[in-house]
Amino acid sequence: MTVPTPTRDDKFSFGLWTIGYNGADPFGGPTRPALDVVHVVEKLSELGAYGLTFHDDDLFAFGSTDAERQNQIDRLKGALGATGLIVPMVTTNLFSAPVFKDGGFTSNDRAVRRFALRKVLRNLDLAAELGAKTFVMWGGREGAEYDSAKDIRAALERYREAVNLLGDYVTDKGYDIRFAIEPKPNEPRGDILLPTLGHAIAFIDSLERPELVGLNPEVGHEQMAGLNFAAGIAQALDRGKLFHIDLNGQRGIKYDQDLVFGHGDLHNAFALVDLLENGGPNGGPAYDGPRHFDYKPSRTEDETGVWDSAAANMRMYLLLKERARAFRADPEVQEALAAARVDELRQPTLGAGESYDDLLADRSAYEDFDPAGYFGARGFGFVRLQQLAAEHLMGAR
Ligand SMILES: [Mn+2]
Repeated sequence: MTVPTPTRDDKFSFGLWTIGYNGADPFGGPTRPALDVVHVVEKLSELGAYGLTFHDDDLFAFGSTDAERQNQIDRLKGALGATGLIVPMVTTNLFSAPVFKDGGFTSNDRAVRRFALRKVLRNLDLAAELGAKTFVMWGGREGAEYDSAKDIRAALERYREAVNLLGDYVTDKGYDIRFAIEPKPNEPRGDILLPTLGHAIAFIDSLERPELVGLNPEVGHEQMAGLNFAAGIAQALDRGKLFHIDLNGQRGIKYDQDLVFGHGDLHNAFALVDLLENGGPNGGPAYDGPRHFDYKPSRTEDETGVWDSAAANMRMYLLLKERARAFRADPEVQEALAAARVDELRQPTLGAGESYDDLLADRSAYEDFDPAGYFGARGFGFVRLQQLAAEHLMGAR
């Protein structure tokens, strides 16, 4: 099996906080020194990535002076210029500083909410300056531990107020930026607002400028809620809301693991890549945005392990893309798909122009239909199809 090495055309991007993770967790301190942004840009470029993303506080520490902030922005710009890497997405940290302990947009404290908005507006200017097209909003602290402590309906009103204001701002400024909400069910809060992509889609529909707002679903976050990630992505695509994607690995309903992409539920990762790469019209890609990795190199790793794991994310994606291509090209798979009537679902249930009166008049649909006998003697063959997928995934075919 030939697996191509990553190129910029693959649109692989990494968060500065991912490879920059120093290994600190709730039970232990850092196991690695911090990485400098210029070094990160050079290494990512060398490995074949095309983009770097960051929270404001990843690039310049919270509370930096204007001069310190500008110095880091200039150093980043220098490294981007030297390597050709781009910044496709920027996001704002409204969760680390103690002031955000009850959230940013939805803190019970109004002064905190106003400070959060100012922090985001400033970072939107930076995103526009760097040419980022997507502004992610992960509201990790927007939530609560105690039902009596948070008026959820009021919190959703404040969330809506904030996103509406940001939509006005980018529109008035003429910025070519869209927002992507990143759902997560819990961690760090006991319960987080907009916990799944379905909740977020419903929220987006209530905004003043819903066309400016979509999703940044993360593999592990949906899987922490016990949900099927590939199926959720299909629903996001159905609504035109897949603005960005966070790829990583998660093994079941537990803490947020942020493993390498494919190091969790490999079957679902295969289904996801097959959907992204082959699920579009005429079998082409269904998504053309960044393939963004939001993982954490495990705290057991040294810097070599950091870069090995970064490369592993891209290699897993390309391997799965190659396996999905082979799966689709296999005549036996095509035959199994036809036997399973997968394509028949695309056919409308009613005929062209058919009304409910026509349906009621169609005796073959009901009076003469034999539901008991219809499938008595034959099945769909879904298991055979899944086995073929598994064998392709394993490289056995
Ligand atoms: Mn995560």
